[in-house]
Amino acid sequence: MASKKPIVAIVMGSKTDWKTLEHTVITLKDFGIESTVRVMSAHRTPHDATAFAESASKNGYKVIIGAAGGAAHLCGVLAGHTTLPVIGIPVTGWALDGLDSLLSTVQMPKGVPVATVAIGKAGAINAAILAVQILSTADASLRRKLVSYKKKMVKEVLASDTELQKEISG
Ligand code: RP5
Repeated sequence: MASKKPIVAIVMGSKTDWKTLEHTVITLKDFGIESTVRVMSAHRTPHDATAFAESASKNGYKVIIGAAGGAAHLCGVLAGHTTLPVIGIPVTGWALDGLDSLLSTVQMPKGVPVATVAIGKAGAINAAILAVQILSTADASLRRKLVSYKKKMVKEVLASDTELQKEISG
């Protein structure tokens, strides 16, 4: 069977962001969603980043996930060149430990939103979940998978509480 064309694009500012972004890819795969993963920089390869965003919808993508660190302009540039939803992950690793990336990604001017998630690994996972939630509005099977995902989280919390109670009383 021919594999389906990815509908989620993940664009990171540098390959050094991959250790964070692999959590996004893994989480999407858990929901059966393949993604395109690219390195493109708002500063080092601005024309490529612009061209990618401009043609993303035509190329069948439904959601773009961007990630960058430091002066993190990538998600804003992508969002400026597409009408697709753009989710932004602020990456850590710089002098300000992600606060720089967070503010650069989240503080978009009106009219050009970037749905900014948490800094680092939690954000990388949440970007995937948010992408699934967006896609699930038109896909009942994804909605069912999200319900199972939430139920699994509940079970995990209950199990960890039981474990803690045993440790405390034990
Ligand atoms: C950003 O600069 C990238 O997204 C990366 O987080 C950061 C550092 O890039 P490298 O100098 O490690 O390539 O554009």
